[in-house]
Amino acid sequence: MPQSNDKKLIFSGIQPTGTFTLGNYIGAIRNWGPLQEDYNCVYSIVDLHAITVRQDPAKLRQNTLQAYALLLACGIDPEKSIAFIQSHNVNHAELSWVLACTTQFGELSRMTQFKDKSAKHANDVNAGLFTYPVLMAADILAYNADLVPIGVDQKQHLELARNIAARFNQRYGEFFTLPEPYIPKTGAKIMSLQDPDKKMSKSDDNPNACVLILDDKDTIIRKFKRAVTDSESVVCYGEGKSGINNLMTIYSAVTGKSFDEITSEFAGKGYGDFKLAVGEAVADHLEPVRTAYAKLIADKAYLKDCYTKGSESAMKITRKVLTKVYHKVGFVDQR
Ligand code: ATP
Ligand code: LTN
Repeated sequence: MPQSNDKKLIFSGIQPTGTFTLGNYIGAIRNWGPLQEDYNCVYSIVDLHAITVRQDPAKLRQNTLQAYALLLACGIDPEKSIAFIQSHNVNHAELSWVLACTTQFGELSRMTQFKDKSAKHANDVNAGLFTYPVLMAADILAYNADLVPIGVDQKQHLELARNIAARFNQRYGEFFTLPEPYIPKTGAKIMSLQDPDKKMSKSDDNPNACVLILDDKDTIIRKFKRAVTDSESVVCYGEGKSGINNLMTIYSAVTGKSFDEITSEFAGKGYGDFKLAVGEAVADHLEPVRTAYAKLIADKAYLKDCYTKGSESAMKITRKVLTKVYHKVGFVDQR
């Protein structure tokens, strides 16, 4: 995985909390592959983040391997980028501790994801869920990343990472790069098919709410047929039509058509025709990912080789950063 020095660095992560959804794909992962040409990219399956909500250990292990294979199936090339499993690089957790000591209780309390997840998991509001954004800041700052491709829901966490970096720099002298978010213009927030005012999420309990990128064609079409829309029948983008707006966004993201082109294409047709077309377009678009995944998941030895090399490369970068950070905060140098 050659990483040249004159390119900017990109870092992003995704949790192994289940099969990736169409939201993860459109809002995040499908944008990661093309970036490999112009940037040094580091991509991680963030298993440390995943345990902030209760996970079954066997299932987590399986989901992590699946997520890693999916990452490669979505076009991340381990020869071009560093692709690794977060817990394999201890430096993330180490840096997270130092950064936690410059992060304020008040700023973590304002994080909307913490509020949402602590309401959803009211019987396990653990300290990890609260300090989750500090670990995310450590993921990014450990590489001094310039750019972070994310969906819109992670913008607040990225702003916090910038504040943490700025505060560290102020206290200990200029060191961390302030990372910029990289948010796609279309599809940065794909909504649930069953409740289009809510984000599509891997951990939704309703299986019809999200399309998984490994769903087969029939399942994808069935889920779109059942998608909640409104009582009108004209396919056009507008206020109070969050279901149709969401389907138009998805259709636009997978076909490259503009909203005006979509409206003309379905003029005089009903929602039924439109839903079927969206389902077919999405299934066809995802077909190559499913095929690549089937091949990759069958070759555990190859995956292991890739993630082992990935974490070795990742650690080389972060060890240097961490050594400087430890020195800056006043720890005695080890050698
Ligand atoms: P969970 O349900 O376990 O919280 P999630 O589906 O929200 O997971 P993450 O692993 O937290 O997914 O997110 C990975 C990336 O996908 C992030 O960059 C996030 O912003 C993006 N993303 C997640 N959901 C969507 C969505 N519905 N639309 C667009 N982007 C999304
Ligand atoms: N918090 C993110 C996942 C994540 C991430 C990161 C994204 C963890 N570390 C670093 C970008 C950069 C999420 O829940 N989607």
